[in-house]
This record gives sequence, C-alpha cells and structure tokens, in this order.
Amino acid sequence: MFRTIEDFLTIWKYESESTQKLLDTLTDASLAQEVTAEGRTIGRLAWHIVTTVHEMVSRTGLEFEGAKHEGPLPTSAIAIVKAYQLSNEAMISAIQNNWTDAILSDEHDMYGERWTVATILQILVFHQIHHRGQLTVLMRQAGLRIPGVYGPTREEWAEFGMEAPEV
Ligand code: NI
Repeated sequence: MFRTIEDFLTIWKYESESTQKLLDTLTDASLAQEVTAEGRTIGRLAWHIVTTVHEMVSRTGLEFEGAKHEGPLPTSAIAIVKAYQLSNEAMISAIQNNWTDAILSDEHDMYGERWTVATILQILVFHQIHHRGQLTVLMRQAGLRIPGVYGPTREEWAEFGMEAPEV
C-alpha cells in the first residue's frame, strides 16, 4: 500500500518504463493477432492498458489529457506507443502538481465500491502487470521479441550466449 506519492512514482517509473518497452516492440501487423475468436487481439489488449491510465486515475477527479477508453482503436503500433507515453507523462505531471500525500486516503466511487486513492494507484499497477503478462503471451505467439521486465527473457538469455535456466 502506497503511503507517499513518491513511493507510487518510484514504482510507477519502473512499471511504466517496462510497459513502454513492451509496447515499443509491437508492430502494425501484430495488432490483429488473437489466440481465440473471443479473446482480445494484441491491439485491443495494448489499447486497454493504455486507456486504463486515464480511465482509472481520472475517477479521482485528477484532470489530465490521456487516451480515452471510448476512443477509436488505433491501427498503428506507433500511435499506441505515443498515446501511452503522453497519457503517462500527463498523469505524472498532474499528480506532481496537484497531489500531496494526504490525498492518498481520500475515497472515491470506483466500479460500485469505495476505494482510497492509495488503493486506486495500487490497482492501476496490478491491473497493468496483469494485462502486460497476457500481452507478452500474445506477442510471443505473434513472433515478436519480448523484452525482460523482472528478469531476462528467453531471447535475452540467448543473446547472452546462454540458455534460460530451468526453474
Ligand atoms: Ni482490465
């Protein structure tokens, strides 16, 4: 649980850079990749990660320019990457300019429940990690090179001239 804004920003810096790194490896052709007919495509899943930044955090009343949930699904990978970068930068600067640590205990209506701002930020992080994991699987199936997040991926071990260790 985040007790200071600085704690969140420190965690978010690593998490958002990891997401950015993953989105950077998307290609236009990969966006339509899906595993099952009912499942989200890569493009849809990536866009969900991007738009959640504004969708979730703006429920606190914080105002910033971010890619909108209702907006059209981009057909180019670079548009998704750019939208994430801009939404993220706008959110961080709005937080830095408007919030103090005391705000973390404010409560807001969230999806039929009452969540503190600290909880909202925690869920933002967990939600992104959850979908980033799903995206990683779809991207690997699409033949994309997967960057490591919490440790090297198979591709990165190979580039070190090593095999990924059995765990
Ligand atoms: Ni979701």
